[in-house]
Amino acid sequence: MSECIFCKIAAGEIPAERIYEDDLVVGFRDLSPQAPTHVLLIPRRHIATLNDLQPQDEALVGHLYTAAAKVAADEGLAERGYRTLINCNEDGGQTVFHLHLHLLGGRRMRWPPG
Ligand code: DGP
Repeated sequence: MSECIFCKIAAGEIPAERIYEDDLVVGFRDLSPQAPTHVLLIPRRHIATLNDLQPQDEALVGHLYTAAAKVAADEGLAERGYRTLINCNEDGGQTVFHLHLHLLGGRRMRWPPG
């Protein structure tokens, strides 16, 4: 997707503070952090929303989560804990339409989320 900002970050065409990458996934710090650590993990391949996932994407989604757990460990969050979430469409609060997993940590999370 040529106009997708997260595709451009994945391709290295616009800057981001990248802290994780492999063949399938890129992780970078959120521009507008909502916690002391706020990282976004994205598939390199453009998938707009959770609704667009196909059965063949199941391994990719699992990989996003194992990447998030690695990043959480690297950031020193594993023992105290952290939150992961994916927003979907308007009511879910999604603003960038390239699937991304938020990893938030470094403070106590509230429940229910707003
Ligand atoms: P969501 O609301 O779930 O679609 O989250 C989108 C997140 O993406 C939001 O927390 C802010 C972040 N974001 C938007 N544009 C950029 C950008 O250009 N660079 C970085 N690093 N983060 C961005």
